[in-house]
Amino acid sequence: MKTAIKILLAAILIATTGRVANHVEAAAKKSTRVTGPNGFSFDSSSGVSNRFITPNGDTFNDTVVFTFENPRDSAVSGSIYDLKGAEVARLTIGPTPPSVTQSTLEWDGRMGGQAVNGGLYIYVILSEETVVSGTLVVVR
Ligand SMILES: [Ca+2]
Repeated sequence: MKTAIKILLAAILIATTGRVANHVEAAAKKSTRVTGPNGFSFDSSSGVSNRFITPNGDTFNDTVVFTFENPRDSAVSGSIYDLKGAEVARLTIGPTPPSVTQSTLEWDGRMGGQAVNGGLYIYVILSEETVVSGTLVVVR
């Protein structure tokens, strides 16, 4: 699975380099739902609370919350990567979701307690054999 993630990250990097703004805008508008055999289902448009994160503690967009369908309460995990492919943070359990069939994961725009540098980051969320990913922008 680690190799698969590296290949995925490389593909995302190639796809985003040089046209970051266009990619982020397109990703925000495009509704793409991925559903796994265990019922895990994530929409990369509506499932992301905000694509721009401003981790300055003013309560506005300080975190990003990923909301997905998880009817069997399967194990779901996720990480944030920088553009060099280095893991920046693990996603943590997010706030209580709107529905009991849903789960959430969250990132506070920080690495080891410190707000990360501004720029483009990649999230990867896994549930069993299903992998979803996309981009986020940290603004400081
Ligand atoms: Ca903020």
